[in-house]
Amino acid sequence: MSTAPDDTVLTGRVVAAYGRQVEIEDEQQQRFRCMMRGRKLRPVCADEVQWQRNEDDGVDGVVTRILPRRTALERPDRRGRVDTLASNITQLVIVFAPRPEVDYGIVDRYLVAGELIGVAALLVANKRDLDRLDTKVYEDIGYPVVSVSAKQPESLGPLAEHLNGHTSILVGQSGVGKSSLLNALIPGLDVRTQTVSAGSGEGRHTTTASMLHHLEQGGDVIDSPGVRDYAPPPVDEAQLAHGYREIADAAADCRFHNCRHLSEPNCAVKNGVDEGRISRERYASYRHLLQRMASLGNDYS
Ligand SMILES: Nc1nc2c(ncn2[C@@H]2O[C@H](COP(=O)(O)OP(=O)(O)OP(=O)(O)O)[C@@H](O)[C@H]2O)c(=O)[nH]1
Ligand SMILES: [Mg+2]
Ligand SMILES: [Zn+2]
Repeated sequence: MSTAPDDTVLTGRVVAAYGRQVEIEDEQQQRFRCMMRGRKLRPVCADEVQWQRNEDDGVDGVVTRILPRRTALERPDRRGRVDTLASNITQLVIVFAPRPEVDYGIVDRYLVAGELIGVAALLVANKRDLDRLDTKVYEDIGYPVVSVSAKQPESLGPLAEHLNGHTSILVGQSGVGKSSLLNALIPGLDVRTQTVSAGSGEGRHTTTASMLHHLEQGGDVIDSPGVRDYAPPPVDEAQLAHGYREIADAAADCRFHNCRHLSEPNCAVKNGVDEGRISRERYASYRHLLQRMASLGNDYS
């Protein structure tokens, strides 16, 4: 048996990120706890990294470099800088449920993020054992929607199929059941879920760090901490319209190529809303986000 010298450059993939430490996994699915070399290095879940063995500080090694990210899910932090939540994802899985009450603004803003990053989006209406949510607006514009219950394993087939082969991240409000869905999907997994009933109030945040899990049938899923709010980093007006696919489609017929779809004459988007082809709620959500991005102050997030 040969031992690698200390400075051998190894590669791995981040499967959990906790503040200043990460758990990484090699190709054989062996896991190692690592610190970071330098304060600027902030690896996130699914990052591919280079690392070296270094057992000095009670860990297995030190991460020296993050390899280029193919995709990144981001949000602005409180100071207006960009925070990366996860990288190298191929699918954004937006989970919502009848309880806690759905904030469709959050759902829309995740969809915007997905469109702007260029990854697939899947909508998951969970807790169907409690109530069925109306998801027609999203189906009409072509997003896949699955209606499931973490408490009804037989309802999970279509979700499992959509996850197959992807690197997905489960996102959404706290308490919608992201961790419960993973526990139901992955035999033997037992991640912590909210134990006390959320009642009518907002769920407390049970998951505190993003963690990547492997699916038996192939593919990986990242469980992420729930949010109170979400918005993607600000983009200019022209780009923002691309976050709303039905608005982007209609915009081709606006009189002005730089139409913002607010009060311009001969606006195909506004006409589409008036004539019922574009959902009023989605249009309101677009205007709201346009305004939110325009008034970008220090407290943007
Ligand atoms: N009735 C019902 N309850 C569910 C379902 N899925 C999850 N729950 C419950 O909802 C609560 C929240 O579930 P979690 O899985 O912890 O939610 P989460 O989205 O991971 O929450 P955070 O980690 O805080 O973001 C728990 O009490 C679950 O038992 C479901 O399909 N039906
Ligand atoms: Mg959770
Ligand atoms: Zn227009």
